[in-house]
Amino acid sequence: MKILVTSALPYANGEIHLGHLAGAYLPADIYMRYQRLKGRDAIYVCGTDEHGVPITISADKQHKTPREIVDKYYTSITDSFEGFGMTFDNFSRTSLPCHHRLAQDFFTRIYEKDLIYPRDIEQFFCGRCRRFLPDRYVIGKCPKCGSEGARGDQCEACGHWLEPFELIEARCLVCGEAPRRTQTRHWYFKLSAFQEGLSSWIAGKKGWRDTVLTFVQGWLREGLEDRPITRDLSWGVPVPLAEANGKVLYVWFDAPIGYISSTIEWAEKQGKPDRWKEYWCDKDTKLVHFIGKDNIVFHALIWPAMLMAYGDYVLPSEIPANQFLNLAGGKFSTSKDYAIWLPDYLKGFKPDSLRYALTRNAPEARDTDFTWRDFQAWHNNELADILGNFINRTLTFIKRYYNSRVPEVASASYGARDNEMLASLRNAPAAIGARIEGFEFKGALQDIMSIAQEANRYFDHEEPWSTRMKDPAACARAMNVCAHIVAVLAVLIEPFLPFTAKRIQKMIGLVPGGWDDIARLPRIAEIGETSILFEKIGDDVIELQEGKLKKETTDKETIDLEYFSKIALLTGRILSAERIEGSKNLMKCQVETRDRKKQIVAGIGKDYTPEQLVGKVVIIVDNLQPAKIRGVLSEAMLLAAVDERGVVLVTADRPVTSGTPVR
Ligand code: B3M
Ligand code: ZN
Repeated sequence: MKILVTSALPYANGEIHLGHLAGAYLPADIYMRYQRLKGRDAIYVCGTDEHGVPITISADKQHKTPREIVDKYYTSITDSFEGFGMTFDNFSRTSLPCHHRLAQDFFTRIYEKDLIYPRDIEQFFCGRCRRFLPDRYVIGKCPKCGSEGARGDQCEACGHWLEPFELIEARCLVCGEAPRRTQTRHWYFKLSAFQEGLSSWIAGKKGWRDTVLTFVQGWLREGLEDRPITRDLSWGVPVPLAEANGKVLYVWFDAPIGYISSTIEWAEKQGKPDRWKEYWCDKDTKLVHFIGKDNIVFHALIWPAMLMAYGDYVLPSEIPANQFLNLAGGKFSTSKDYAIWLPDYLKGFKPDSLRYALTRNAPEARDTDFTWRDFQAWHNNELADILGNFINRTLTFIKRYYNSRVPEVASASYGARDNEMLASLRNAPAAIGARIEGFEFKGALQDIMSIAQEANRYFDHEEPWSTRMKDPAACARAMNVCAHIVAVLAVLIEPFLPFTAKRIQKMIGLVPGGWDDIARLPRIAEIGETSILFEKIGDDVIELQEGKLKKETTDKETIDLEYFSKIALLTGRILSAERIEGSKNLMKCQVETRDRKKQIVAGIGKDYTPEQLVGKVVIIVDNLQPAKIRGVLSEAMLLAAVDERGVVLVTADRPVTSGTPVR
């Protein structure tokens, strides 16, 4: 059986963030690394999605051409994926000629089968920009929840899918003008013709995730409608019809075809240009699409219908769509710059720590939340204290007391506890493998960590540090078992923590023979050079990252003047300042406001020394409810701006008496 794995093609209009990784990329990479260790005939293709309104809007915003935008992000996306350890067999781009040709071929063949037809419709036209507006170029109020800034395809605030005409007070995104409804012609894909075909196909997918099935069945119940697949844009795959001059294919029509064109490119690079057919044209190929939940309808309904319409190719076998990863209680948002970007992450931390955190907290069944505190805790308390600790204590013990040679032991001499430990190692590859094949990555990782935890208990129980003198045979036996555990862990973690796996394998001189091979407990003879696997991550590093997270200020509700006037803002002069013991960042300041003095505790100690603060005239919130911070009373608050460089106090522009009201 051949396995063909894909991850959603990321738009080449921004960097990859943690939400993307958790949704469509990391699970696919784990799955693929596992399949390779199993020795299966599996390939993994992806590429950047370089068309559509997301690209042209980014280009408009950054005053660049779409070409410049996609070139820039293609490069940075491939770089950061590499740094994260993604192992695509091919990573393509939808702007390549080979993809354009294939997408046009899809259109033409489906058109010739009468499953694509023209329809004259009304569409918004912006008089000032002199152009038809694709859905995302129209914004307005959401008809469902009333939020401002809903797009013509979807309201991000409530998630409601909509048509541009449904927007209240619709405006052109570019110039703000109210567009007018104008006649134009577009081409529709006859999705309605696949109602039955898709229903019976889906009926055979009993093992799929509930979240995916529920979603798809909802659409089928409502009845499928034909969908327009052309757009008025100058960037994209041109519609291959003379009368459609100036129109391009809708990006969601061409993008999934990118899975095929990426495979074709892969085959060409191998010098075996027909090899892609072995995957796409073989009924037994297992085609697995890794995606986030916002892409379900396209992958589980529209794309399979396109494949049915075209003929020749396999349909998806599995679509393990994930729910969303949120960020400290809010939604990741590229447009609001509320995210942790992969290239930024990689500047400060190792990829495996993130691969661990994102898998441990994978949004497999429901949305989950990423916080820097969890990230720190999992790295320190689990990777370092459980996994790293076991490996470190075992290897150093063998180095120190056995001259780096793993003690040999006759299998008859193992005791009950040893055999129990060894049996759990022999069972692990099959049990954990089954979990991975069932897309339970979180559970698989948990199982591996349980082995490491059990291993530490075993080590403690055997007390090699005392048997070394009292009962050398028992000590040798224990260290022999521990060495087996290290070897097995070094392979089991490879799909999840590939960089760490390689480091351990190198330390113990292990060349893994494959996933199933570890059930036979590979022997390791000698320990080479060792080093600490996971250095602890300190509070200061985490606080810095937390400070970088842009708060979602734009989402705050509007307040009126009366409400604002309840806040007593005053100028105040800092009389003295001192650091609060035990905190790197907190300062206790005495601030003079006209005739009174107030004590304020502020988190400004990383950016200011007490000397720099004394004499400054700052703005304070005078009537904030007093509170104790680290046991120290704080009677008001200082205003400061916070950005990625740190904290900067808001001060008065010329000398002004303390206690002057600020409005
Ligand atoms: N680029 C949408 C997204 O990033 C889209 C996926 C295409 S997969 C064929 O959510
Ligand atoms: Zn306009």
